[in-house]
Order: sequence, then structure tokens, then C-alpha cells
Amino acid sequence: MAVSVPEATNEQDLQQHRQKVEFLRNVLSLDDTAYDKVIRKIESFQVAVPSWALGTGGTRFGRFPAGGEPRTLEEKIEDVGLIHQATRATNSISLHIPWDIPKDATSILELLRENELIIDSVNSNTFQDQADQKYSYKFGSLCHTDDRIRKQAVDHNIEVVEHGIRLNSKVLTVWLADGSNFPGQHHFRKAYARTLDSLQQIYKAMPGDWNMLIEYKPYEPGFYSTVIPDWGTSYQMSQACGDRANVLVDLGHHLPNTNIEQIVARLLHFGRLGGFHFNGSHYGDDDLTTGSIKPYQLFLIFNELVAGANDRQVRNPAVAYMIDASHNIKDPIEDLINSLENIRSAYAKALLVNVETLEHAQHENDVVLCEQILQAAFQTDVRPLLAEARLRTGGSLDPIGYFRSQKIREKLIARRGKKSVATGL
Ligand SMILES: [Mn+2]
Repeated sequence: MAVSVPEATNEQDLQQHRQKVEFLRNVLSLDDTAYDKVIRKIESFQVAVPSWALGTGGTRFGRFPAGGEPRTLEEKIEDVGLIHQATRATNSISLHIPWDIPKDATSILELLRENELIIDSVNSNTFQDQADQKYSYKFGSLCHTDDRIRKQAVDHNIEVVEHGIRLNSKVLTVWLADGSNFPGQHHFRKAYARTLDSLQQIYKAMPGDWNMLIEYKPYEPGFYSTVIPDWGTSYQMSQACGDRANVLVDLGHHLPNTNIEQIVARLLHFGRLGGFHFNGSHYGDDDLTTGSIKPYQLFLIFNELVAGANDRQVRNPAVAYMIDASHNIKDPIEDLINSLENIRSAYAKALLVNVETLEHAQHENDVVLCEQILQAAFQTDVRPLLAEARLRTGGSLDPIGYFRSQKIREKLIARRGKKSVATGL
């Protein structure tokens, strides 16, 4: 598959695009150097797409497949390749084991190379029972009271790392469904201690160049407690594991109105922000399109990330950016294109924040000016900058228009069938 879209598909929109860019450059007073710098930063901002987002998601109610959903790991890679071709914004893919166990790692690596993709992270799954599994995770995995079940869950994570090694990944993401549904069910301190001990065993088994990301979530499927409910618990567990364990922030894993941007700033300050799972939510872990519900919050988060990246006093490892979403209405490919666009939009706006003026205003306690500076960046329509970044790297000026005009979903349905269903949530 070609990694760029045919140039002819951009021709129709080109003149208007040039006019919009010219207008925006004048508004922002960007000379050639400043303009190129911003575009190059946008071009290089890449976000991994998860293999489980390529099918329509299920709630615990109905599931309504889009048709032509990928049935195999090869077809999932093909779909991410299509998204990357149009957006040039996702050069990597996150895998879920056992859903995505490669039959032949060499041919998968070849397919990845053809699509200019790499494997970003591998994710373990101890939140479901598999058909061939000896013990059940009904009452937890890494936290379980039974040593044998904990060992089975630890061994699974080590096996996930082994699959990842074969695919040149270097990141293990651990999200646990471990928790309790009723008061009294868990001995909180002992459940915590058992979980940490399990994580330490997994950490010790990872190769020296691997990183572990520890995700937190305040509720669900445990509706009374979860063993890792918040960033503080993830942070402590990361510290107790070692330098290569860090906290993963999933935007949907917070209670309503949590100040996520402040959490991001704290973790950057401590040098423990390891990764991001992007999604959008209104109530809880809704897995909606990133930026569809709270675009200002997304911008404020990126404002912290950009400020942290530009601050020499911040010593944080490279952050792994991933989408973690899968819902049941939109075409999954269009949804991911939407998410990637919204993520880059928030990033581009954060790049426009006048950091020096903001810090001066903060120092002077000029509250109104502080907010004006942020709003000036947030309210700028940066879409021409995103389009320019795509154009320069071989992508489409209008990725969703491209997806529709090329009848990509129709072609996928013709090849894979109307009723094909992707593995996933
Ligand atoms: Mn997540």
C-alpha cells in the first residue's frame, strides 16, 4: 500500500488551503522560520492507534458492527496504515494480548514496515477469562488472594512482553480490573501489597530496555473500589518498581471534573509521566472521540505537556501517546481520524501559547491576563496548520473526505464481509 495519498486527491482543495494558511500566518505574525518550526512540530507529533479501536465497541448492551471490520492482526495493521496514509499522524499501533498474538512475527514486521508503522506498546489482559485459562480472574488477577492465580496473571504479563520483544516493542501497559464491588470484600492494604508484589515480579522479568506503564482507574468494573484508583497509587507503585515504571494517564479514568491538567503537571514535576490514553468522556470511561466533549480541557493538558517539554528543569522520560477508545456509533476509522485531528489541534494551540508573557502575568498575579493568553491560543483556528503538516508529509488535506470519496469502507466490506467483527471491547 502507498504510504502517501495520490497528489491529485488534494488538488481541488489546494487553492483554498493556501489562502487559509496565508490568512492565519498574518493573524499570528509568523515569519518563515517560526511558521516552519510550528509545522515541523505538528508533523512529528504522532499518536499510536490501538488495535481494539478498529472495530465498533460494545457497551454491555448492543454492538452494531460497521461492516468490513478487521478480522486479523494483519487486517488491523492494514486499517492503521490507511489512517496513517491519510493523516500522517499515527506511525504506531498498540496491541492487546491475547487478541493480537502474531502467528508469524517476521511477516508482521514486514507488513508494519510497508505501512511505515511500528508497535508502540503491548497491553496485557487479565480482565477477562480466556477459553484455555486454568484459573478465573473473577475475583482479581495481580491482587488475588490465591497465589496460583496471581502467578498465572504474572506469567501472562511476562508472556505479553515476550510477544512484544518479537515485534520490537519496548513498552508494557498494565491496566487492572482488580477491585471490589462491596464494602468489606477487600482487605485494602493486603490487596495493594499483593498487587505491588506482582508488578515487581513482572518488572524484574522485563528486559533492561523495557518500560512499564501503570494505568489507574477510579471505578469499573469494581464499583466500590479499585486497587489502583488514582495517580498517587500508580505513582507509588512506579517508584516501588523502579526507574522504568511510570504512570499512564487515561483521560476517561477520572471522576467528573477532576483537574487532569494539574495531575499531568505534577507527574511531569516528579518525572513519572510515562504515557497517555486519549479519549473523550462526559460521565465516566465513555470512550468517545478525543476532544469531542471537553476540547478546552484537552488544550489545557497539552499546555502543561508543551510547557514541561520546554522546561529544562523537568526531567521526564519520553511520553508514549496512545488513543484508547472504542465506541458503538461512528465508523471506527473516521472516529480515529477525528481523534487524531482533535489531539493535534490541542497540541498546535498549546504551541501558540506565549509562555514568557504567561509566566510574567502569573508572577504579577494578573489573573485576567493569564486567562486571556490561554484563550487567545485556544480560540485560534489552527486547522490550516494541521492541514499543511499533512500536506507536507504526503497526507490528505481532508482525511475524512478522502476516506469517503475513495469509498474505503465499501471496499473493506466487499473484501471482509458485512458481518465481520473485530476482537476488542
Ligand atoms: Mn486506557
